[in-house]
Amino acid sequence: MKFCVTTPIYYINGDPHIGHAYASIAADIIARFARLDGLEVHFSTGTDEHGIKVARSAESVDMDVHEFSDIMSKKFRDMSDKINMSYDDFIRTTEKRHEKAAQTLWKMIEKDIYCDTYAGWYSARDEEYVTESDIVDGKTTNGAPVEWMEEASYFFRLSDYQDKLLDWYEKNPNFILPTSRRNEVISFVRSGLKDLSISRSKFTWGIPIPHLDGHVMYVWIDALTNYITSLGYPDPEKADYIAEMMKSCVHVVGKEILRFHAVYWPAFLMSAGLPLPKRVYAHGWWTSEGQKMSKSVGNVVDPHEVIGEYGLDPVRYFLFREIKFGEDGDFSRSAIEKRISFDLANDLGNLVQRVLAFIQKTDGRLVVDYDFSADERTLFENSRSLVSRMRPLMDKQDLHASLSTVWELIAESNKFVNDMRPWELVKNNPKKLNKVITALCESIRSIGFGLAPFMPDTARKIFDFINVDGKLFQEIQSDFVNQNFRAPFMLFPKKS
Ligand code: ME8
Repeated sequence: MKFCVTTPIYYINGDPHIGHAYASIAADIIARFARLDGLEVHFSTGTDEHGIKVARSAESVDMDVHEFSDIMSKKFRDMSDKINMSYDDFIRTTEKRHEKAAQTLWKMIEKDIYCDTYAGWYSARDEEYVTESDIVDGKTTNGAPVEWMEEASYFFRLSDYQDKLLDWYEKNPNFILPTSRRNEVISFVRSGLKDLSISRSKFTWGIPIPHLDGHVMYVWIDALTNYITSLGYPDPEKADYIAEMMKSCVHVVGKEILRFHAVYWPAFLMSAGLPLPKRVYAHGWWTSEGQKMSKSVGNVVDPHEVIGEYGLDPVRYFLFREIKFGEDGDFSRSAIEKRISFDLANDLGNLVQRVLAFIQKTDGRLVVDYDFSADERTLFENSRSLVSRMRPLMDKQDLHASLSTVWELIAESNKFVNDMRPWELVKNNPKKLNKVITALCESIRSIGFGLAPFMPDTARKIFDFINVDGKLFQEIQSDFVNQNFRAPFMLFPKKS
């Protein structure tokens, strides 16, 4: 079965920060879970390089825009690698393959395009047309400055798609998640859709429009097309693959760009006769130490810096444990430090350490005994069923609840150790000890798998301790055999 997941492609006007890393890690968790479940995954990310905003940023540092784009796009690729993203494709909108895809899509929707003049307000920061009613004190509701724009432009008949979109949302109730966001989109569409200006004529940093000299594409139609460029559009030989991937595709986006993905993008796809994605998931925004991240406040969280300080997996863990996926959160040092010492070092680290170090004390050998009594059976069954409890949550991208399910098994396993007191069993009931340790190895293996999408390096360490391959969830269903284990090391050493 095929599965596709995407991140937004990021504007390259500034350096990547923790908000970009967050969206990318979210999509990575979703991609990794699907791969462990045996699906054929296409996971794409990349950079959105055209538009006024990027052109002006290059200008402000006196650089050629191509050269500027190469340098800035590389910073996003470096961030992607730094956060251990398992992407299959890093797409840049300045690539030839993308120009071809965007121009082909334009041709496919040409029947819905007409020429007129755009006269109205525009926010370069959000690369967005703004209506008069959304402007307060010369700024958009997002606080972005606006400028007056008047130019010849091609328009897409978005107004023709109002009913079709409403019908789609009704027939596909999980197309937009979380549900609260879905309701916002539906009321926006119900309130009436205006035709959308999709070309620029007073400006050149964009994809040229075939046969329409002097016009480049509006940066959003260009950017949204990246999702199908990455799948191989418009190669006719890839048509079936693209269709199948699109139907299973989850677009992870920030809440501020939901409208582009849940209204404009499906309308373009409908017009082009292409399949719509399965879902658009809108996540929330991070502030830093209680304030909006901004260069002038000096509180922008640099992923390289926090990963250097706390380690990658603790940062990945924190971002998805601290807040519900979909809601806003605050990145603070005290909060991440608390999570590291309680959840990671105490709960997870101690469990793995105390069980595996104990096995070392008893010859380093696991002697399996699956002839469980009720005590061990409960832990065993809860371990084997962990992934099937996570799966329905992951199907709705409820990353937070899914991760909490892993922590419930960690808590249950720690309680099991305390109740069973293996250090006493070693002296007075070795038969029972083997059952207790077998059940605990089962739980540690399942915990490793539950963690693997979220904290891949930590999961790998756990798998190596207990000789587990760790490539597919399926492995959880096999019995352990008698074997020697290597001595474990601390997963989350306390900082001195
Ligand atoms: O909008 N908290 O690019 P962009 C959480 N190029 N997430 C954040 C965040 C924060 N403080 N700041 C940014 C664009 N993000 C377009 C997208 S897609 C076809 C084109 C994340 O560089 C969030 O996912 O402004 C947001 O949607 C994305 O970065 C936008 O990045």
